[in-house]
Amino acid sequence: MSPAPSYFDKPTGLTNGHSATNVTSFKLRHDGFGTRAIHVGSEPNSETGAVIPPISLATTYKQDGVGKHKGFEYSRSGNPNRNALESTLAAIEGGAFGLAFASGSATTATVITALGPDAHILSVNDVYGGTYRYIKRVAGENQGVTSSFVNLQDEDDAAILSAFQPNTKLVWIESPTNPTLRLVDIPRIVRLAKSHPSKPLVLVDNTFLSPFYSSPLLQGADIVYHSVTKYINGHSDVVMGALVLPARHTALAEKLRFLQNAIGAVPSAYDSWLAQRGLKTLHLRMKAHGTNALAVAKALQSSPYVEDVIYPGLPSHPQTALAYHSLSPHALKFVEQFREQYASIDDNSFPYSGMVSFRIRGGAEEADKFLTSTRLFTLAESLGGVESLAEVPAQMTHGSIPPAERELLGIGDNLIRLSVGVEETEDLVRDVEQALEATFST
Ligand code: P1T
Repeated sequence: MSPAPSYFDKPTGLTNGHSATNVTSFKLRHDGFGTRAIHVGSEPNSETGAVIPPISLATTYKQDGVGKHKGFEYSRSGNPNRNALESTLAAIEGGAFGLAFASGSATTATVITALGPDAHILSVNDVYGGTYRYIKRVAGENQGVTSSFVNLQDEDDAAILSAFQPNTKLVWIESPTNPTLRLVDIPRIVRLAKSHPSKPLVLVDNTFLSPFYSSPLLQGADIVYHSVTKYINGHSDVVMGALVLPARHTALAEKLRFLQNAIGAVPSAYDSWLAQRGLKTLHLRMKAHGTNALAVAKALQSSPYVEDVIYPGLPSHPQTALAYHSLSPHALKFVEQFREQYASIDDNSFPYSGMVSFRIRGGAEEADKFLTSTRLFTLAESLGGVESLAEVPAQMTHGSIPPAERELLGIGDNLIRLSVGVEETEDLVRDVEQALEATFST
């Protein structure tokens, strides 16, 4: 399997029925994040000049002789729109191979299937509820997979190493974690994994930060995972997942490509086209998500009705230094410009994606009142769209985690998770403030 055209590798061949002229693509290797997001995989059509890729709905492709085709045989194994999206994803994550799947969860299933039977997975303990459910209830009950859920933020090296087993094949990191926004020091976990004889792969679920704020491959990860449903697509109208791997993992990428086709949990051409359109504005949206989330987090912090605000860009977050030092090069540039522009504030806060969690004073009743009092934040699961959403993880996205474990993780009934959208900053701040007032007015 040859790498997809990427930021680091000179592209070859056709990516989506559009000619990937080497001259244009070669220049792209030196271009910034937003330029790659817009141009890689979206080269003007060589036949018609169309600047936007056509949607290729065909399920099958004419062969000029048996086995003689133009790179496409059957749409489950390869489709021009999916291929184009995969090359864009590889380009913006700084990887060589991109693979798209029908959902984040289908991506989880495929990557865990690739481990084979009787593997052990070491996962961060505060992980998306659906990932926990898949590892325990699907892989555990049907594939003989065993698992350990470990506090990868606070445990010392010896404690983490003692959780590795001879058959540990995968370390699953989510950073920041969903929904308590704890950070994992990725290079540290990579170092520990590499030092263990089982040499497990390190996968980072980069959904919450998106390729804009974090580049886990640059930090040594083997696989980057995304629920594309969230920030990458960005418009709450596509369910999709993806993996990106670096050039050193050709054999693994081939195996995953085989499973992608054999299992068949692939995204449609239309969804691939939509996601590619969405990610052309990823850099613009992520800057706005971060700016708005910081403003909302500060407003919550100054409210008497709020017990605790969790946002890694706030100096009060215990891992704010790690957040800052692990920013991708392109995010660091943005954050530095942001801080220069707002130098008068000078409180060491900075935008760090769009997710904010907070504990409202009281319990389930107050949380419910708040969530039904907002005007712009919609009470709904999911995140990462342009519109602001709010939810109670204990009863919604993390309901599949046993109550005792939720308690240990700090996912109580008064924990509210906000996905801060890209509406006008002051409208969102006003909405949160008025909803808090409404919750506590008698
Ligand atoms: O929903 P799906 O595309 O299958 O992605 C699963 C997934 C994986 N990883 C993380 C960090 C996630 O947040 C999700 C999905 N999460 C939600 C639906 C949610 O509201 O948290």
